[in-house]
Amino acid sequence: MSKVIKNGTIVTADLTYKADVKIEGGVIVEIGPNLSADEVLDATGCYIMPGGIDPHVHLEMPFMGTYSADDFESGTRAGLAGGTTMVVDFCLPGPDQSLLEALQMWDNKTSRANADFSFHMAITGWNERVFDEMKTIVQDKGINTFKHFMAYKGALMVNDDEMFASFQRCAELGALPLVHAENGDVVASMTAKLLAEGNNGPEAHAYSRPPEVEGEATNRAIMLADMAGVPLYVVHTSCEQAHEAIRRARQKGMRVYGEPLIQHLTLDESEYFNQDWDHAARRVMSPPFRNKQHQDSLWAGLQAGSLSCVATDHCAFTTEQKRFGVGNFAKIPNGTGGLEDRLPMLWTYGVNTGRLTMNEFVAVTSTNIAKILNMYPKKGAVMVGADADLVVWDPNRSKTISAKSQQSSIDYNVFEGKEVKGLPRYTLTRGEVAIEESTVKTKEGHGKFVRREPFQAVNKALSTWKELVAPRKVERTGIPATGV
Ligand code: DUC
Ligand code: ZN
Ligand code: ZN
Ligand code: ZN
Repeated sequence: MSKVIKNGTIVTADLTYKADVKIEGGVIVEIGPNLSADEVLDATGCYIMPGGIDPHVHLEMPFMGTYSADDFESGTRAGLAGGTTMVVDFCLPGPDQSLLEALQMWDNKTSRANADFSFHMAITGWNERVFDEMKTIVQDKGINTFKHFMAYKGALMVNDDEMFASFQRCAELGALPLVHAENGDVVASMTAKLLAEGNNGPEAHAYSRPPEVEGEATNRAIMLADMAGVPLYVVHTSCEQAHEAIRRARQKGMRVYGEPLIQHLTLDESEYFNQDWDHAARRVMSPPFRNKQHQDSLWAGLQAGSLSCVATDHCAFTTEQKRFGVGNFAKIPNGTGGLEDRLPMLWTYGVNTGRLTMNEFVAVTSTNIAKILNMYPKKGAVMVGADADLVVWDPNRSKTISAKSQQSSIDYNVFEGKEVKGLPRYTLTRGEVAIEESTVKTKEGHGKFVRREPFQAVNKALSTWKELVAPRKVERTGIPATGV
């Protein structure tokens, strides 16, 4: 059965043009005028774009004494409803668990996925087994990214020596390290002080993780990556201090990628103040929401290209789960949802306001991500031979975001009440229609794992450090006699 999408305008990261798109066997087989096929999808008045890729989600993840509430079924369904056709989830090995065992556990969660997925592997400790397994993960398992938590002390956090060792290993293997950049020691210290002073509400979560904590860690990770000669991907860049460090590194020629979240771009710290406990706690995530100046910095970074992509860090918890932290903000499960809303929100607040062009929108929601994570042009492209992961985007469809009509299984939505204009008419996953306007036609189990091969060449940062202090043997005479 072939399909053709007719009468639409194709929008890619660099081109906007009118053409039909023909699909067969799950891939794009032809692009051009007047194509015919067994089935026609009408795209009159719409844009045909590569489906969104969310590079950062946590589905059914064990975390802070519970599990994130959306699994691979509801999470991918939510994504498809909002035009996102692929997610990359984080595999988190438990204390002393082998990476391969953890990967098997993660793989077991995916049998009902409606859309394609991939994994980042987290490095949560360092020993010889981890060193060895990293090679298997990259070369046999098709995962070329390793995540490092610089926060969550006593749980997921790695120290600088562990992180530096892992970065060097990534350089050897052609893998890309990722960092959650917050100074975990400082967060732990500020958390203890706030609690001791009786600051136990959700607003104290934001006080415990100010922008400086993120800026310091971002800069530290960049310097370590530079010394290891490896590029770096900084997840959930939320503030000017972190963005500044990324800008500076890129300006020096380093390949450092920053990923703001749609939540940080559109919601600010006022969500934590003058609101009831549930409202504030539902918005507790790390890093926390920031003020207007930080939001402006993130938008500027997307425009100028110093920030590369927009994600969600979708890690949804129900109100009941959030209430684990009544009386102690440090026990509120960290995380917010956004998978269904990322594209409509970014279109509404980015494209409709003139902050982003349509092509920039495609770049930061799909194409840049596919390139950085090494799966382009299988994903992230409208191109003959690419997977037909497509969204037929209707710029005139609008709705009011509401938990009542969302796909996510939680009982609220952090964007509740926001009016969005720009929504999918169709979402296709490998050529199959998963969403037709508000009708959900997803198929459980359709989603497949996407392998991501090692980078062909390790990206060397243009470090001057190496030139200055690379070990150099010195023929020296006149060495004083030892032993006194
Ligand atoms: N931040 C969150 O808010 N949730 C999941 C993990 C993280 O880093
Ligand atoms: Zn994180
Ligand atoms: Zn995350
Ligand atoms: Zn299928």
